[in-house]
Amino acid sequence: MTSAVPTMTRPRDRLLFAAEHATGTAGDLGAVRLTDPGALTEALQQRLGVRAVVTGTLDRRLVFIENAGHGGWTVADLSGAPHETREWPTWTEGVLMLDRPSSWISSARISPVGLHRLTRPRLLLAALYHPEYFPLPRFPLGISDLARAARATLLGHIELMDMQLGVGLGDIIERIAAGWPDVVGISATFGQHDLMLSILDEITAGEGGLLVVVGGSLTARNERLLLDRYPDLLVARGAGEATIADVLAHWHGDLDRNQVRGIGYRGAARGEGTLTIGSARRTATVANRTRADIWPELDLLPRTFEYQGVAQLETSRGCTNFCSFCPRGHKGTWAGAAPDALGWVLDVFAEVIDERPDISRTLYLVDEEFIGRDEGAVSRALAVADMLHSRDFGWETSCRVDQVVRLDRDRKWHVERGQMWRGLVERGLRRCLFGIESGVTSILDRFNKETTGEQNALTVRTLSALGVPTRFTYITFDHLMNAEELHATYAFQGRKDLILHPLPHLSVAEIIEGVHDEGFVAEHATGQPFHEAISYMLVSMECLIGAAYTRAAEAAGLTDAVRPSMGRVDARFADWRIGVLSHRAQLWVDRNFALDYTLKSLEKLADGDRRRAIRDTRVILKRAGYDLLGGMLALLDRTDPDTAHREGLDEACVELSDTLIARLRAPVDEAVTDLARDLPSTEAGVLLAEHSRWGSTGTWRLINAADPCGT
Ligand code: B12
Ligand code: SF4
Repeated sequence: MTSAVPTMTRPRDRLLFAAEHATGTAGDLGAVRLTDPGALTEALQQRLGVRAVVTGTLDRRLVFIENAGHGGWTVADLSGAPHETREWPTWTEGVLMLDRPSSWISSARISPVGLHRLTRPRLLLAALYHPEYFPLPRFPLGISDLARAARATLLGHIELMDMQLGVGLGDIIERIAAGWPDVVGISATFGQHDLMLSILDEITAGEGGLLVVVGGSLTARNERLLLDRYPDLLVARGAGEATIADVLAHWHGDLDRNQVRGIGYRGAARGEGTLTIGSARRTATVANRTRADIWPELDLLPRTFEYQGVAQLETSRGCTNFCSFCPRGHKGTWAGAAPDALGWVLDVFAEVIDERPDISRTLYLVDEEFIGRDEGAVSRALAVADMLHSRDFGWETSCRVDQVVRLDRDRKWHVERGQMWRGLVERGLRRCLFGIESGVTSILDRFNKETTGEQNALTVRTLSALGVPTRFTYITFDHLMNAEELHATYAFQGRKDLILHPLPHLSVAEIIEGVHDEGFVAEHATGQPFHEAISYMLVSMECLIGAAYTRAAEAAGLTDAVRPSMGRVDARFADWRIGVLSHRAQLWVDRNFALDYTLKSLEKLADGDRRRAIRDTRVILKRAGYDLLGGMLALLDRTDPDTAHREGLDEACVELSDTLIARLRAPVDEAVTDLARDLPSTEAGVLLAEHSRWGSTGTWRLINAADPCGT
């Protein structure tokens, strides 16, 4: 190509220019989305009548269009950056020859090997989902991040299927059975083990030859179990970006299986007739801090909105702590992305959201710990917030209590933090979730939270007075707790001196001093009990596979069966009476879960008065949960721990639950009817359907208990 290239600012214009360059016509490509390489490839091939390949990541999409009439290709980098500024994978050497690397568009020669590598393997990335557990979808970050890492290698063609977005298990199985993919990547999170087994059983019953890799937070818990059942499987043990890139290289024979990063697998069987399967092996995972690129491809973002889903993104990976109940092997140690790197991804999110004025302009930053711990943590957090705010996004996230109050830090530190929190709210922070988990120091020590009850109380006061909208999670029952601790828990949850009125007229310094002063607190407390700010009331500890807490429960002789579907181990309670209360509380939670989760999801989509009304409806459920806890504790106190008559306590708790749920019906019916009148019709439909299901349920049943694996 020798003629001058006109200056263009939009990727779409560059695409049209490249099409014209290759074939002499741009066709009517105008409406095709650049976020969806599969659709774009198809459109180019159909409308231009030549072969086309779309690869590379969204911010540097690379389009190959075969030239009409003669054998060459046109290669365009839709970002407008010159080809020579790309880090070309080594496999492209000698098989992909560009005539003009100094430009974003060039004619090129591609060898048959090069073309094979650009188009194969065909990788299908599938995300599983049980609609009955989580009614409203979220943008599937896991597989979208993997797609970006895979496309960055320029190897193969990647497509995504997500069961949240109108795809059934049968559709995924059919696609695989039809022979489309060469490699299948399946992502599973909690509750989806049965779906994972269904797909893997189908695949193993098929002809074979398919390379299958699985990953996700649940899969990482079940690594051993999966390898025992499917010896040819590769199981991703952590963040999957490096893994998936290596899997593509492995498919081409560039890497051996034991060179694929971050997997568990079975080694080759040794000897003949002695070992039928090899032993389980592992390769090292990649540390979060060595991987700055944690951004997604956005193929499925428009579809997420079509299905009333919400937008999610991570700006950091991992956590600064090691709580005993949270297995850390999978998500790793905290590392944050540089704020500047967020710009392009937010721009594309904004572009897609701009097309949907009907949905809330909110991004959920699903970071485990948003602030992090490096020297520049405060300025980084504010810079990320600036990026979000400059694109007019509201946003929510989560972080630890010790980002607000630390008993080992001085006044200066707290003033800086207070200013940061106000600054984040000014920059669009709509809500931040804090995993407070308990208000009782002996329990917090057991959880290795590295926080105390006093610190938590001060944090709740500080955040409310600063006007930071919060959500708190709280583990009410744990297997190793005693009755005294449960009483202290109940008392903490009922405290009315924690939630203060927002005090915008006071300086940060006045607030951080005031929260220590009971007179100040009495003057500014809302009188609202703390439990109304707890996200989900009556939650019990889950003994997740691989967690330190699970090992402690095991050492106390309390663990039973493994539940792969939830990645957890069943456990009894050291005080059996607390076990009864926990069980009855779980049945209460599960009976109300789908309705509460629907309300929570609708809250995410709403703003202003509507959002408040949804929240008030959830508070009705929370209050009833607290009443149940208080009533059950009174029953526990009347039960001798040494009694042989265990059923007595259980029966009394059932009776109490029945009474309280009957009492709940009228206020919930009224609130939901009022809400539905004000909601858009689809959302009202979802809510009314869930409400009617809730109202017609007459039994107490656990949701995720059924385990088809039977282990
Ligand atoms: C959204 C979310 C949920 C949603 C799930 C709904 C949904 N449709 O996803 C809800 C709110 C329902 C939920 C529930 C729970 N969650 Co949750 N959840 C999250 C959250 C905030 C975001 C998930 C996400 O999108 N992550 C971002 C993506 C990029 O990460 P990822 O999915 O892990 O994917 C990466 C890797 O796993 C891997 N990977 C994933 N799939 C695949 C596939 C292949 C082929 C490969 C190679 C790799 C791979 O590569 C990806 C990119 O690096 C995470 C926190 C987090 N940041 O991960 C917690 C998190 C996953 N949840 C967690 C927990 C404990 C739970 C609960 C069990 C809590 C509880 N005790 O009740 C419940 C389960 C309840 C139930 N009944 O099932 C923990 C898991 C703990 C751990 N370390 O393993 C996390 C990490 C949060 C935490 N620190 O506590 N959760
Ligand atoms: S603070 Fe949260 S993410 Fe971090 S280790 Fe504890 S539970 Fe896990």
